[in-house]
Amino acid sequence: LDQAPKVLWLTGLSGSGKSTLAGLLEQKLAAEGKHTYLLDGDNVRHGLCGDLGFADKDRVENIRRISEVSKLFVDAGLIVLTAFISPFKADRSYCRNLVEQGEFVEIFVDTPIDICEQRDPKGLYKKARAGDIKDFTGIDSNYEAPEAPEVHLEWKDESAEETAERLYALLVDNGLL
Ligand code: GGZ
Repeated sequence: LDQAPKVLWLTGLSGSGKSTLAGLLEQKLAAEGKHTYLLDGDNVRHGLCGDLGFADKDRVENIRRISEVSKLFVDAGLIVLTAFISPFKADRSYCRNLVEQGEFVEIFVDTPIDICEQRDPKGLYKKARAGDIKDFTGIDSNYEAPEAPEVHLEWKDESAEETAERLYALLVDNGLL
């Protein structure tokens, strides 16, 4: 199999578009014959992490488990894409330090919170503002933005497809794939 195993770690706010971008990126990689696996809330928070909520300690444990699974998949030779808020620097570093140097690619999906809040696909910001959900990232739970991510992807007006193209080009041009 002619591919370098990696963890492409997307981090950003709820509604920033991490899962959408990761899905589009995965399609591009698959089209090149690369073997990938996408971890996101849909396949992790119901099963492996079904016992966890959104208190800080639960998020720490969520990211620890995802990091360990990512490492196993990297050992199996896959390109792993992860799409979790992963709000804390220390937890992202935990995964970075689990895998070999160069295998962890941190991608900061930097969509301003007002745009995330306008998108609000699941109505969660609305509920958080109303106080019906507590510990919501960006409202009453902290997001520690990456200081030196491999990729800092600012996203405002472009479509998801355009942004995924831009991300793919940044990865290729910077030798990150
Ligand atoms: C943040 C929450 C919360 C709270 C439910 N805070 O936009 P979504 O719906 O699809 O993505 C969010 C997802 C966040 O789960 P993660 O596993 O990525 O979080 S972390 O990395 O911090 O462990 C959101 C939904 O779950 N959600 N309640 N209070 N997001």
